[in-house]
Amino acid sequence: MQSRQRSPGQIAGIIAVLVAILGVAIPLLIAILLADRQGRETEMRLVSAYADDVLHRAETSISQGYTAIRTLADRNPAEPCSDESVALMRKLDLESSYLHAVGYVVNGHMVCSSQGREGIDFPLGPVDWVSQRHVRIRLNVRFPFDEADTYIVVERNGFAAIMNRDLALEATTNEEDVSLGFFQPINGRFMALRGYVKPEWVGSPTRQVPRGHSVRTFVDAGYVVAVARSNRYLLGAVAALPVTYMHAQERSTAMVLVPVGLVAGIALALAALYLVRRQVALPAMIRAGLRRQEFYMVYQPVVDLCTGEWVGAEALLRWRRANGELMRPDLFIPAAEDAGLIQDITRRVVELVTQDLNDVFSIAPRFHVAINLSPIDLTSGDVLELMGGMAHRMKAGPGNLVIEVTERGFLDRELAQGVLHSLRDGGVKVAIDDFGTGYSTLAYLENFEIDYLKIDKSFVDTMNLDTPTSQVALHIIGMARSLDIELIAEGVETGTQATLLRELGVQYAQGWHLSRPMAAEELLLGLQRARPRKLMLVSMAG
Ligand code: G
Ligand code: G
Ligand code: MN
Repeated sequence: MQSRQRSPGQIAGIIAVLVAILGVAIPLLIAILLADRQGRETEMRLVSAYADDVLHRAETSISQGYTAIRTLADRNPAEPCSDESVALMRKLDLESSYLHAVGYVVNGHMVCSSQGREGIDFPLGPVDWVSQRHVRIRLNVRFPFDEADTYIVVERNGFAAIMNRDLALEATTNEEDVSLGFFQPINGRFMALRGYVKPEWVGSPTRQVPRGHSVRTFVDAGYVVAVARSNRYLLGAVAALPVTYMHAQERSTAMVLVPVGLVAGIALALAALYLVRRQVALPAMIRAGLRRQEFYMVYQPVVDLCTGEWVGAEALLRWRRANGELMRPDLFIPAAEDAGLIQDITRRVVELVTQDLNDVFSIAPRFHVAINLSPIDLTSGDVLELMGGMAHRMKAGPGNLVIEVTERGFLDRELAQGVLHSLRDGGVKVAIDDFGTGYSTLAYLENFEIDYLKIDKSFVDTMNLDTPTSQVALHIIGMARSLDIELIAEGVETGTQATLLRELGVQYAQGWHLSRPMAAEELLLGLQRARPRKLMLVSMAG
């Protein structure tokens, strides 16, 4: 018995722990993965925006350079260094945000520029590349007046535009971790570059980067990389960020979440385990409780709604454990049923009630005492003997003892029918408890010998409300009347409910409004006061 009880409990325990751990770990993992993915996506978008921006700035600066040298060539081919021409150079320079200067070149020497005519006659150095439109491009020009910066010079027919090489990059971002550059797609050669860039990222980009100002992003060598390609010029731009750059934030959040989640998971698992253990241990606890006499009874009066008189009482089992904890019957009765202990409990209940109310019927001869039976009690003949002994010792007459069974008790129809018949033969009356909450059809009522229907509290609660179940109480009342069964309403908590029930013809009721469950002494004391108990509500309602 013990091992049969324990192994499902252990399995349940393991399952509970697993569920608790998975319940924490899976959402946590998903959260981390999502954060990771989101971080990666954010990083890709950022890198892509950088590449796009660099490309755009490089395009603008090239466009400004080309426009300047075209305009100069159109206006002043004959006297490129005239006052008029230098004035135009100044104007173009001022209008163009990316141009450092505009000038005229003879034999590789700048002879005049937007910055004047003096002291600028020096060599620009070799041409790096000549474009299809005969633009001569120098990528690495240094001027004596500015040691720090490097310039790009584009020149055609002697007219030249000078651009700060790194301006496009610096204008995009000065963030140190970000690698930026723009390059010539034909040869992968960089015109400007800052930070680490792997040559393969831009190598043979005619194949890698689709035309049309599109951006390609990918992850390589620990970097998130974006390569953009111009559709106006032979120009590409690249931006790269170390993969972890954006993740630091999410990582640290995750690092906090993981231990917190694990602690929560373990706490949850332990709580589940505790409950499971306790459930597993319940049968042993019940046995010990029976041995140690930890069970006792309280009695809730059944009241006549017309006279206020106590016509009976329901015996309700209570269990106060040695540690002072009060265990609810809702909890331990099902466990006792499962563990095969319910008949021991019923026997104890009968014992207790017999002791508590031994001479109740000499005080109140028409009083009834109801005890709750489990469906299992109805499956054996023991209950007949038990109730017979009880009736004998309490000198109970017909109708003094009542048993309450729920509809579950009628599942084994024939067996229940036989037991109930014998009980009624012995003068014990039968009440159906929690009526209306069961799953059986109401038709069986006609086949059973039943004395009382107890209308479940849930229907009493909704009776005077406009809810789908508010009609159920009415149906039960009508049915009981047609079958000549007496009604006891349960859980009456307000005077309104009591009045309504009385008006509907329900004769008896239990509930906190009428009386709470009480100790046997209190019940006996109440009964000894000979005069019938008048309820406030009854006297008021007249
Ligand atoms: O009054 P209380 O909260 O204790 O009732 C809770 C539930 O336990 C009710 O459904 C009631 O029928 C059931 N119950 C109370 N006492 C007994 C008892 O002695 N035997 C059985 N089988 N059930 C009981
Ligand atoms: O299922 P059964 O009818 O045996 O259960 C009776 C239960 O109802 C007991 O737990 C008892 O303490 C409880 N009870 C009795 N009167 C009231 C009441 O007016 N309101 C509520 N909420 N519970 C009640
Ligand atoms: Mn009951």
